[in-house]
Amino acid sequence: MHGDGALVKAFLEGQPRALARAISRSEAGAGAQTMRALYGRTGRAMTIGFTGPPGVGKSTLIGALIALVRRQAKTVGVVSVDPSSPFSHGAILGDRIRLAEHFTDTAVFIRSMASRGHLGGLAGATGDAVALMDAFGKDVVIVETVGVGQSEIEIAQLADTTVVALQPGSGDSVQLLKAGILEVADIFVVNKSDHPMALQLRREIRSMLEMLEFPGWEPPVVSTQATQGGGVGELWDAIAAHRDYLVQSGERTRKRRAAFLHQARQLAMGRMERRVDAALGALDTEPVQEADPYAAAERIVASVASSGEPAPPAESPAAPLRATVKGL
Ligand SMILES: Nc1nc2c(ncn2[C@@H]2O[C@H](COP(=O)(O)OP(=O)(O)OP(=O)(O)O)[C@@H](O)[C@H]2O)c(=O)[nH]1
Ligand SMILES: [Mg+2]
Repeated sequence: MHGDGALVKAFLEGQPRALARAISRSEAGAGAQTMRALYGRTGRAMTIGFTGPPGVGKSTLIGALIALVRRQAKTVGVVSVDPSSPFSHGAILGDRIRLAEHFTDTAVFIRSMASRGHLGGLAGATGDAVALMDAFGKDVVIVETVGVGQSEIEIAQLADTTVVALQPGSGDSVQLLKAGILEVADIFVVNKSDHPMALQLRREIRSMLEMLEFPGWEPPVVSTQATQGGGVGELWDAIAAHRDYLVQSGERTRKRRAAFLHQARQLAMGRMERRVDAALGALDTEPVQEADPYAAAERIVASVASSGEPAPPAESPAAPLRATVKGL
């Protein structure tokens, strides 16, 4: 077993096994030391989040993008996250099959993880994995996560560029309005553009976007046929254009700062939660003393606060509103 020093040394020498091990440490909730040693090296990679419903073709698209990026002699890291459950690895298995052709390429590092069950969810272990791949020197770091509720919002806080992939003929455009994804997507992809409903979905997304006012970047809609590699060049161009926009507008610095605060908040909340749970456990073993749950809560807060631990953090910086509805 590596000590922290040996692990960091191997990491700095560029050994892929050290990268894998550092990520495992974070997954086990024991990544603080390695992150402390390596965090200073982050901030160089282009980070891209891919989200969308199950089966829309995220992994196939990512596979095609990897091939394109590799032709530019750039190195790539991929984190594929299964947010549904730590026990169902169905999605992860699909991802592995889809990305299999890249497994033998040493410039491509692929890692699967389940986000539930880890402290801080997507921002916790996934945030660390992205940071570690960045620190390791990967030029492009891609995160794939199935779009279920909060994960789109989370991924938008983690990555520079958020790509939302949608499926024709599935009612995705309605879902998108409900889930507030319009506000977090930097680029929309209509994949399976060979599907007869593809043009209609494209039109629907466009008309929804027309109802919004974007002060800065306006999300383009790119059509792809991932299995054939169709539109993948256009998708990459859109990602590169967004990256240029971020850098030139100063948004990238602001976004990275917000991501930093978000991750710090998630980590702090995880720690507070554990303390509160411990205090609750202690309360549970005592004969009932509190007259009501409010009194119990006060006592827990007082005991957590007086244990010399830092006070609970203030409200998290809310996800920046990138678009507003026209006329409101
Ligand atoms: N017809 C068609 N099929 C596609 C296209 N892109 C992907 N597929 C197929 O759609 C299926 C799902 O593709 P994946 O890339 O695994 O989708 P995913 O979004 O990563 O799925 P999960 O990770 O399980 O959420 C596969 O059978 C692909 O071959 C496309 O452009 N056209
Ligand atoms: Mg997948």
